[in-house]
Amino acid sequence: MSQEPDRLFAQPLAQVADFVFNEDVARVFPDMIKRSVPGYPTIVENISVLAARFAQPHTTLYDLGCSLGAVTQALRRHVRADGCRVIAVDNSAAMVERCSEYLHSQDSMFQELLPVEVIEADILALAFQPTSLVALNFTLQFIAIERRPELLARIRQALLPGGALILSEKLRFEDAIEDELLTALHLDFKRANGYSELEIAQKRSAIEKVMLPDSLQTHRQRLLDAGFSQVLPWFQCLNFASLIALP
Ligand code: GEK
Repeated sequence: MSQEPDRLFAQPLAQVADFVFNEDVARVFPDMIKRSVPGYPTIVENISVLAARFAQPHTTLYDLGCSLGAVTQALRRHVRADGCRVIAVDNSAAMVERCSEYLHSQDSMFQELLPVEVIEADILALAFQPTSLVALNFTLQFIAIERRPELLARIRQALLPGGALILSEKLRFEDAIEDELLTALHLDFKRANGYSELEIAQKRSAIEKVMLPDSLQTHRQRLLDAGFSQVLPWFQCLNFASLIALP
């Protein structure tokens, strides 16, 4: 996996274009997400622990918006149920190319790993197989708000009894003081990780129309409306959280 540092927004840009998951982003992605998302390594590592409880033998597990496959790798390390396979999906060609390369090089080294299929596709157009575990790890926030309910409803329909959806997202807060403080603390987190004021400002302007966070209340209600019976937050670090939604 690439160790290249994220310097994508380090130089002043004449015009900051909307953020896209292209080859430049794919190349620096592990560094970018670790330095930008508080709690990301803990979430990924623990998804595998959670998944081991929900994954059922001979079912499909989904990593939706897989980027370079961090969640898929975590699932492969910990899920022991017989006959499971992982389908990892992303609509960025650059991500899918690197992700497949990396996961398939693991296949040749470790034969006991769960089989993985990496697919380049829009998750909104996916026909879901019956599944015991779906991970949307920081992906829903990039889906158009009006398409989120239908996606969650289709995931809910595909989920087997005893399975789970794990949904991680950046949050906004309905209380203005809470929102302001946690946003400020997130910027402090980025500064502490070596991002300059220019990098922070340019990245923010690139991403603000592309990534649209919701509040915890909105997520909860939307998941219940989609037919989930329980929504359980299991992790929060500043304005980033992860939820377990049960069918
Ligand atoms: C991780 N889960 O490392 N269909 C498929 N993929 C999509 C779509 C779509 N409609 N929209 C966005 N993506 C990963 C991190 S990153 C989060 C996920 C972030 C993909 C997009 O191409 C990108 O790879 C991913 O969702 C979001 O645990 O960068 O903050």
